[in-house]
Amino acid sequence: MTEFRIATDLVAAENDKRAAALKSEYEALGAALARRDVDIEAVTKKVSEFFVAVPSWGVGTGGTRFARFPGTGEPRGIFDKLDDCAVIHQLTQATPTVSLHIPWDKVDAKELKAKGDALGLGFDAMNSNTFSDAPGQARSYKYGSLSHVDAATRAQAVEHNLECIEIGKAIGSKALTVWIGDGSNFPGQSNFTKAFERYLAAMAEIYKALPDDWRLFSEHKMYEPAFYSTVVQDWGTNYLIAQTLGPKALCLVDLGHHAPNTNIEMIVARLIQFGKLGGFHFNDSKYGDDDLDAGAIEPYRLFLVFNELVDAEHRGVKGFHPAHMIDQSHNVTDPIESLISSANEIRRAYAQALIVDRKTLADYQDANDALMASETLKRAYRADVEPILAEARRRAGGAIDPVAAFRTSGYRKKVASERPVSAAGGGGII
Ligand code: LRH
Ligand code: MN
Ligand code: MN
Repeated sequence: MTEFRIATDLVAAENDKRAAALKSEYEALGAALARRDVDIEAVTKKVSEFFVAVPSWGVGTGGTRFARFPGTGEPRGIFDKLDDCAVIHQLTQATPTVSLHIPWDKVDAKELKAKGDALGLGFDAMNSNTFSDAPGQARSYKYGSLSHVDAATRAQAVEHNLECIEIGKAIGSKALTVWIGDGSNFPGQSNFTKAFERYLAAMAEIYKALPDDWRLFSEHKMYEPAFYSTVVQDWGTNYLIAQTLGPKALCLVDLGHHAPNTNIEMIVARLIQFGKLGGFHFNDSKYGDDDLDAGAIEPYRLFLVFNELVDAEHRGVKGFHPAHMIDQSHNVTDPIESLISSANEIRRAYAQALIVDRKTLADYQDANDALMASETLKRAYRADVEPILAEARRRAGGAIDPVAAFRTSGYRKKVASERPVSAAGGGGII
């Protein structure tokens, strides 16, 4: 029996207030979509089956390089974090898994599994951390990790990744995400070729230790913390990594890890075409790796990414099952509310992409009708699919309006009385 952190009666009472309005809005949308030959029930079913993982590190208040302003009732450790993740899933019914970061979330794996089971949560990809030094660690990652010039430092970084796989095996994860901060701040500081050779050799050792039913995701990022060069800087390098390592190695696309104006949806299409799209870290950004809430800045771009995913689904691309994960940092909002809203935005983009008239779009493309091709996408994007999202949540036992239900529940106030205020202070949060 799943332990619920928010009383189910409260969710039901909140839904009762909104059920009649939702019913009529859902029917009206159903009728409008039927006129376009779209079956609302089919879309609602697909949306209900679409899930995205919450990052354990996202439920605490984030920070910048300059400061961190803690919120109230912040999780004290991974068990509190899992409680918060369970609230997000209870209300959205869209986030049944959590992605852990080691060593931040390192505790006894059996206890992790038991806590996850009690809350009805599973575990998505494990994330290793060789971009900062853990207390007591023998060698520093100040000058790199998997690509470090020193073999013993590289070996330590490999060993850490193997430990992440072991923890992941014990809790039912099936993937490891590797993001490294390795790079350089000055021209000449690092030999690009040698650094990448060392990285590939280290990753090959990790790949060798990967169970058969696991996937290894490498995550590229253009810059930061290194500001002149980065070892895994873009999707081209990432593709080379995945291609060199083997079939279980795939590319992870964090939406915030590209230069402004990069055509990310096109990168997604390319990786799909060549069988190397592993998954996503969803978030939004204006300038760099801003880690803002999904859909907060460029919802149309999120839709265009999903348009590629649905196109692949529609074409029946073999073995296509990218991992959907969120990677955000919440500095000015309640992290639970931001993650609830982000999960909904991601589902919204999916629902809108599902109602694109693909046959008509293909015809316009073949006829070189640029205007009408664009209009065909826009028509789907402009549809207000909120009733579909709300109905999917309601049917699964979630909340019609999950942020409102969260606020009414008083959850944050309750945990604030149990959890001491955490330290404010300088930055250092990536
Ligand atoms: C790096 C990154 C990566 C880390 C996370 C905390 O910027 O996106 O995914 O694991 O942030
Ligand atoms: Mn990321
Ligand atoms: Mn990032």
